[in-house]
Amino acid sequence: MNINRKVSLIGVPTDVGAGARGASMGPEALRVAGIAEHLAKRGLDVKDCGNLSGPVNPWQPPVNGYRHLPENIAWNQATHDAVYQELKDGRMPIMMGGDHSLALGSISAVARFCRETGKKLRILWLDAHTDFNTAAMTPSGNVHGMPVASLCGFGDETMIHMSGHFPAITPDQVCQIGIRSVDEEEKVFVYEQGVEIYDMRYIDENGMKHTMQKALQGLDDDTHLHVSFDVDFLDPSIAPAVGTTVLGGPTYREAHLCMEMIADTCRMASLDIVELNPALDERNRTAVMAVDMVESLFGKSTLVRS
Ligand code: 6HN
Ligand code: MN
Ligand code: MN
Ligand code: MN
Repeated sequence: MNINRKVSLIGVPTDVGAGARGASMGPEALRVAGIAEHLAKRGLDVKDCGNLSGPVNPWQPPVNGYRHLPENIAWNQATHDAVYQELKDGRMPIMMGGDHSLALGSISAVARFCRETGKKLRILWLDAHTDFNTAAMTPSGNVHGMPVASLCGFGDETMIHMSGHFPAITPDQVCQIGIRSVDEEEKVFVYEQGVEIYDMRYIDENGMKHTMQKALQGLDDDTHLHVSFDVDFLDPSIAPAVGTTVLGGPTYREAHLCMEMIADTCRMASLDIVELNPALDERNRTAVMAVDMVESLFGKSTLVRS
């Protein structure tokens, strides 16, 4: 089995779900870092769909536990429609955020497509955070802290029904890696829901190789693997330009090994790259680092390996 060599870049330039401004510039920073050229060099047929459009960031405080809910719904619906269209066209969508709230739009489209095509969906969530808050428990009101809970059916009515099926996914379809910052109530809730989580302590104690073997176990020919790559997954020493840095993330080599082992499965069929914030960067280095990681996700490795 091989991955789909036809990939579609979809820019979603918004930060309405975040607590810091600037992730809206993420898509262009990834382009400037040469994402399309690097993927084309790997033999992929790359189509850049350009950027989606949506409401500006009104930069208002939260209302009923959500900051910018109508704006988040609009951007997520646009993301859902664009990701679904590329899947229908037989291409692999690469959603370039934008903040991580957009994973609701992206993954709800993937879930819709998998139901229609009879594929089993598995989601690898690479992040410092579990993003499993609800409006009732969020300390910030920022919707980028909520997409996994929404996908599992806990959230705003419009958001939780976006895939056309309720809930879009179940917690056992999600596997999270690199986790090291979870809010107090969120910690209890994500545990109760039974999400498979490999936090940094697990990776420290067992190593990235063993962690990824566990995380990737059980994938088969019928599995659609979605990778949701929050750039704050990486240690801030190598990826400082994110709004919510957390110390103690995977090193350069640990992160590459994670990506390389995902590539080895040949099951990745959709991807999000989110939370890159060029306003916090220096000479676009974090975008360059993200593209470097994405090359490994698409099978770049030092040697020919059989
Ligand atoms: N992200 N748990 C925090 C919150 O505000 O809910 C941080 C969320 C970060 C979300 O990085 O995608
Ligand atoms: Mn996230
Ligand atoms: Mn995060
Ligand atoms: Mn390069």
